[in-house]
Amino acid sequence: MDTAHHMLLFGCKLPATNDNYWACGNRYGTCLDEAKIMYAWARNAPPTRLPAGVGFRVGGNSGINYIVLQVHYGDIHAFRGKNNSSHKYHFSHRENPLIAGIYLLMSENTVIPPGAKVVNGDIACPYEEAVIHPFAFRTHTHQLGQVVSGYRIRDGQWTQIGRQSPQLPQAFYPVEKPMDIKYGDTIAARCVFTGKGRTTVTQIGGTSQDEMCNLYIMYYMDAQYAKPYMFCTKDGSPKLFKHIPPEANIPIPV
Ligand code: IYT
Ligand code: CU
Ligand code: CU
Repeated sequence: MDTAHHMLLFGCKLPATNDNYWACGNRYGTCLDEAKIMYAWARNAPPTRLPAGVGFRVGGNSGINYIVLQVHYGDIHAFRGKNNSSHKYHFSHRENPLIAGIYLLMSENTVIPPGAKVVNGDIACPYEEAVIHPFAFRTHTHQLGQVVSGYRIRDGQWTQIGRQSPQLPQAFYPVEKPMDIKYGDTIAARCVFTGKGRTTVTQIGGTSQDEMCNLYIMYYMDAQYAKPYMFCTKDGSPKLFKHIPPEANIPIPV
């Protein structure tokens, strides 16, 4: 962790360049097409293991023909020409009975006024696909995020998928109780921000002075109904979020 601060793994149809490695951020992006996140590691976080029989679908007509590893270095002193930041992959030619996927909830409109004590970024979507089994989750905000929580809403009941401080290492953490999400449920997430210490308004954007509100849910599902990437960017209604469990606004000590 003294060298690599965090690593993100993406799947692409085509990478941003044909070079073996390149600097991310300025000139090139990650993929020529849409980058699909597959994994994240951060600062000494324990690894996420795919449950038995679960695999990400790659190659063939999966839409993922390249995998790109993005390493964000904290301090490059240690490697002096030798760089061991890496991941190991296990490839199989046999089709797994279960495929892994990522459901990404993200807010596009959260605005944090300067000095605001508490600002919630709420996102929710009806779930209208085949049943998924969440087993890991990752939260992502920049500096102003206090806590991010995700829920399944079924028959008015809110069940926690995951809750974490985005100020802790932004890795995938295990979903504590086994659960499923099925057609007719709603998936919801809240990011809690503070505008304290800011003298100007903060909006969603790419720089570290901007903010993001993301919850990534890693799931497995029957390969037969494979839907490996899903998104939700809809603002949650105040009427729905009136019923969010109070824990969603309790900060997590870091
Ligand atoms: C505006 C925003 O929230 N961007 C996030 C989520 C995001 C990820 C991917 C948006 C799109 C994507 O294709 I993959 I469009 C974001 O950029 N998050 C960063 C990484 O780029 C993954 C993060 O660390 O979660
Ligand atoms: Cu980068
Ligand atoms: Cu971000």
